[in-house]
Amino acid sequence: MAKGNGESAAEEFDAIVVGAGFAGMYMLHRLRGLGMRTVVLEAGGDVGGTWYWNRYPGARCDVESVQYSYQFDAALQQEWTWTERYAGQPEILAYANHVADRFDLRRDIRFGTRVATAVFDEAEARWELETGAGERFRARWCVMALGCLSAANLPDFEGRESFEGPTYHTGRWPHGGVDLAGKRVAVIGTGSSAIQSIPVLAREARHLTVFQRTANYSIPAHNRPLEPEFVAEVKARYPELRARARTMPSGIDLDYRPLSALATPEDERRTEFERRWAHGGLSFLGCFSDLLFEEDANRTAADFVRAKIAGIVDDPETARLLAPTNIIGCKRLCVDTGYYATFNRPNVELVDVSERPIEAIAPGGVRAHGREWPADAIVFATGFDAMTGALERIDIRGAGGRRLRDAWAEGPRTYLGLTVAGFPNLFTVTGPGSPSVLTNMLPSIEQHVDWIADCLAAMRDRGARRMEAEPEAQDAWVEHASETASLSLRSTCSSWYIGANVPGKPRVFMPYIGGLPAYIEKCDAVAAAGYGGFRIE
Ligand code: N01
Repeated sequence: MAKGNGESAAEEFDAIVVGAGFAGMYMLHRLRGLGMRTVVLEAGGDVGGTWYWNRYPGARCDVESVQYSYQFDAALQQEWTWTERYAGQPEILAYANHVADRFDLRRDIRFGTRVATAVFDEAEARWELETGAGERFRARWCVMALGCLSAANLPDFEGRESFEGPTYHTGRWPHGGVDLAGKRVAVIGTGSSAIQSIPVLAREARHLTVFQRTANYSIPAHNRPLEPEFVAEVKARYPELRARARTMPSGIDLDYRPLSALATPEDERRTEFERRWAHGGLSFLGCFSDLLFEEDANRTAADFVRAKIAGIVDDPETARLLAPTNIIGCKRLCVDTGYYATFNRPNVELVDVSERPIEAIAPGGVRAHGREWPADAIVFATGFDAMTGALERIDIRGAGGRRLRDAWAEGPRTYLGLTVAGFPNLFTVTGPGSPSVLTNMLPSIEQHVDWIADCLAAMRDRGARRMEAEPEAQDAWVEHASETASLSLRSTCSSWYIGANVPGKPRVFMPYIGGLPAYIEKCDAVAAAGYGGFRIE
């Protein structure tokens, strides 16, 4: 279709969803169920979001596979069989593809379609989205399902472009894989992505140089194939297990104990830490309820892990540098397979850049400590402009033409992490201000998608054309979220939770830390009150 002025006409829909990861896929399924004409716009070449892009060696989810999966469809839950305790990226992507096939989702998804602008047309109360290629889409409702960790953070190292070999970002790993055999590889960063990839890269590369700005705590995964009997038992008890997970702060069915570390005798405390270390994974921090609230309690767990590192790493100086000095759990806890032991390999070297930052990237390697560390390839494991980056990279303009970037200049402000005052008819799945990254993403995504779908059904029943968070409701939520965050040690360090990894980003604790059960209760209460806190036309 072409308009008289040569510009192609916008395609019209009831709803536009941006992103075809787990959030966008389920959103499409729910909106179809409401009979809404929906299109999903996806920059990538296929479904999967995080798991489509993050193909770095060793990529794996550190929430157990039987929990990191959809629960909205009982038959889907029964027919898919996970093979490992922690699923690797290929298996999770295969699952996303299975879901896309099973619900015939692809026919409403436009792949290779990167949204550049989203503008609210006040007269019509409709959103108009435009891609870089000039395609235009209009709809009454717009759902941003962009992922919390999808906008890659690539630090602006001096001379970065001068490097003569290939460079890779873990979150944008080439689909065909990379052959690093026999190469000298530099890895910059020691977050979750690095901690998963370093052991694998070390086995492949001739030499691996790891540049560490902040040492990180990691708990062994003890990953293993799942026994058929275990899988059968989980499947038989899925409704009960899912319901129990929803009562946990993280939405993960973990063994949380309401006991104080400080009130527990030292030998018992140690036994419990040992038990958790042997069990492996994120449940380590669930053993005492004061670990993330009391520094002295936290130190008991931190000391335990530091002693483990000292016991694993042979070279005392390397062990000292690998031992984190900050609060355990303040940055996101990592889960690994052989990370610390990898530094015992003769081909692996650690360069501490905590006090003297990387100086530059040179044509033949990385410059630090006044010398060049030669490399044939560089892996940037430098993370993401988390939670707000993907939203702010789209030029989003709400009522009165106000830019989201300007509205969030001092940090993100949302009502429940679902909507933003001044941006009518727009929803964010697992947006800042919601539990999101502090929880198991799959159930949090499903809770948000269900809330949005139920809300749109209610708006349709009421004949509403415009719905917008009231600034007062948003202010109250932001204040509550910020007060809650200030109670936790998690808000006290330079993590991506507070935007500290991106130079110039406002320092605001972005996810809601009050726990999933309290959050769900609040969302349900808002809906039950006829969408309290919203102005509805
Ligand atoms: O990113 P990160 P990630 N010079 O931000 C360093 C999820 N995830 O991709 O800590 C030198 O954690 C930076 O140093 P510092 C999970 O939620 C999940 O690893 O800022 N170094 C840090 O070491 C995770 O938390 C899984 O001082 C620089 C690293 O780069 C989140 O994604 C697996 C630097 C970045 O670490 C992000 O993890 C993987 C600079 N200029 C990821 N800039 C699961 O298993 C940054 N760094 C589910």
